[in-house]
Amino acid sequence: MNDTIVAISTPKGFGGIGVVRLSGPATFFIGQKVFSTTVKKPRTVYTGYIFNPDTKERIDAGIAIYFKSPHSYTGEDVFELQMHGGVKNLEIVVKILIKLGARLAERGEFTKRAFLNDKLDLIEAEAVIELIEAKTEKALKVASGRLFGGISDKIFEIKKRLLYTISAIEGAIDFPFDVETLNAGQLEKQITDVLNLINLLLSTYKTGKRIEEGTKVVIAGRTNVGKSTLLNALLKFDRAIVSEIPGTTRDTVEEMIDFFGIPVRFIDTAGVRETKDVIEVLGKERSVKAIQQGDIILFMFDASEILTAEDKKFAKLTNGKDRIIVLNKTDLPAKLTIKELKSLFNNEDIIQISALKKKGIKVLEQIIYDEILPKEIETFFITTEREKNCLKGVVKHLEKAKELVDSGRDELVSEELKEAIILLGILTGEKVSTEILDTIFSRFCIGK
Ligand SMILES: Nc1nc2c(ncn2[C@@H]2O[C@H](COP(=O)(O)OP(=O)(O)OP(=O)(O)O)[C@@H](O)[C@H]2O)c(=O)[nH]1
Ligand SMILES: [Mg+2]
Repeated sequence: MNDTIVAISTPKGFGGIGVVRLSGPATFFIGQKVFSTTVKKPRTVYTGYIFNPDTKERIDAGIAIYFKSPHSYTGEDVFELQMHGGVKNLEIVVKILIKLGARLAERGEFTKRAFLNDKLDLIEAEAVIELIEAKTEKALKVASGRLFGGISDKIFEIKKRLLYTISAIEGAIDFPFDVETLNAGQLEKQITDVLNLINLLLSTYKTGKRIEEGTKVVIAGRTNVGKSTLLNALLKFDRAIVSEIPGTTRDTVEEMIDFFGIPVRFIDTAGVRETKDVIEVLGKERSVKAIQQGDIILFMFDASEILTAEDKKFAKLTNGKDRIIVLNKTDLPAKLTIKELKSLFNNEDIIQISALKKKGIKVLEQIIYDEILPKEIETFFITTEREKNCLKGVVKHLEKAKELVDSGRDELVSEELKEAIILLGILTGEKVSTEILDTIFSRFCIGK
């Protein structure tokens, strides 16, 4: 990190304020060259002009703040120029700073440097991007929890416990008469306790991912059961065309909304029925794909019609998915009863609604909400596949260690625990390859 980086840290566009940020060893030298007031002290606000040192021409007026290493976001010297929020003025200043020796920052490079300087660990660094991209209140809460160490503290605690266990085992191996040893039962309990903690963390992944990335709720069912009517009722505006003609929806229709604080993408599908119509066949393929990729399926039935072979075909398609059975058109005389549906889907929730009359929608919304965010869930979540895979690896080693306890070969138990610790190190970024780092930080914007 010998070079000094520069970028516009505010979004491109017109606004009250625009910020240009420098970080790296030559930061102060370069920054001061374009600022009219002498910046004497760090962490102090100075007002002045931003000018072109070659022509002495004033470009803008603004504020400069200098953060001296290591007390800055990146841990390096940082110089911030707060100017008017234009496009050209910021661009020109960046150009001048590059001419003076800085180079344009890569995506996420400021945060990457912060990570490399131990200002935050990898989980917290990933939380920065989640916080910036959070679309709803809950998503923001999850990101903040992760940014302020919610997960990292737990990992730290787990590592401490494993290290303690290892030192007990190895002490006993190296100094068999001086160290209080753990018997097999105690050893197994210590490993089981840690395993439980990890499994608890792993169990938050599904929910964490759904809150961070958005949950896909797919409305499925045969033609004319009222899928599009329900989509419109859930969105609270008329998004999809509704008609009494079967086969109205021919493509998937989707819309992301803030669903009581959670980002939810509702997807209406084309009803599947036997048909030779080319477009309908294509629509059908999309419906099947949407169901496969959906997180939650609202599987709809028409109470005013008897069950058909198509309904049953659909049932097969949605088997094994998180699904909610919805019986629609309950305002009409019933031909399909709850009892009949129950015999098909025993033990599953069946919700009775009238999408047309907007009856039962609130109950359905509550059930969808509870399905996404179960009440008994933890407060801190893991959200990325990387975290999930690391933790799964840890579980494997701990399970192996548990198996080995009975064999009495404590040095092998210790090896497995060490492997687990290495994986936890990868998780928090103590040991991580440059490729992984590049993938993570390329998700960021330039200037962050
Ligand atoms: N009585 C009554 N009619 C409804 C209800 N929900 C939908 N309908 C009517 O049923 C017909 C079909 O509704 P849609 O929402 O287009 O049904 P769909 O499942 O999207 O149909 P396709 O797109 O063709 O698969 C329309 O005439 C709606 O007004 C309901 O709860 N009660
Ligand atoms: Mg439709």
